[in-house]
Amino acid sequence: MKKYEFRDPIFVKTVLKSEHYPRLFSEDGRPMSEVAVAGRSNVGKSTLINHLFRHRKMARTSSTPGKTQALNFFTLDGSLAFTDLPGYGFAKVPEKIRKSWGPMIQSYLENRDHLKVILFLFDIRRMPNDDDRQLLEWIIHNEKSMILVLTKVDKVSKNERKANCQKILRSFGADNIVPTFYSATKNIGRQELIRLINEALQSEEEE
Ligand SMILES: Nc1nc2c(ncn2[C@@H]2O[C@H](COP(=O)(O)OP(=O)(O)OP(=O)(O)O)[C@@H](O)[C@H]2O)c(=O)[nH]1
Ligand SMILES: [Mg+2]
Repeated sequence: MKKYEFRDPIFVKTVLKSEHYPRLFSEDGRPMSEVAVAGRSNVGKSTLINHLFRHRKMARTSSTPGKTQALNFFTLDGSLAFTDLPGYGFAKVPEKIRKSWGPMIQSYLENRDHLKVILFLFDIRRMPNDDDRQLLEWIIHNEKSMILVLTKVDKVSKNERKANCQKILRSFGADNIVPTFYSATKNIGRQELIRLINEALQSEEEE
């Protein structure tokens, strides 16, 4: 079974509409499996992509929420596709863009055939809200495999980490969730996340 090494990141394109999604094939001519990174605005999606790819400026990040307002496609190892999704729930994003978030994500989750795994990023200091539950519902409805990544764990103590994790999982009320901790700032969780992604892809690709 193929193991993805997370090397040679390449930016493919920025897309607003489903008809512009790239069709990505690996060298052996097979459609690339795809991993998407989703979650609330400012949770650290683009930062995690850069950290995971060991590349400073692959995905654009910002301390102002609402930086990523379209879908950004990347590839790794010439054989795995990666998508940075726009974040939701930021009030200062213009109304028109805020309204387009739902349909944009929903249509991506429904129509992207080779989307295998979703990294659902969630700030370890927060509790789930209606938007987070909506996203989880769509992921479950579309039968995608999901990894819950609790981000910014450098902001809490080890004890808080564990306690917050339990509270978040209980609040989501889904028992099939696989959680993992991440901090791009303190370099925590990269190897473990790569292992979990490979594991999830393997079981998806065997089907
Ligand atoms: N302390 C800490 N800060 C982080 C971490 N990851 C990201 N940040 C900060 O969080 C802010 C938002 O990061 P982004 O990666 O742009 O967040 P995003 O989820 O892509 O946001 P949108 O594009 O608006 O959806 C930036 O100021 C980052 O420096 C982390 O692991 N620890
Ligand atoms: Mg972003």
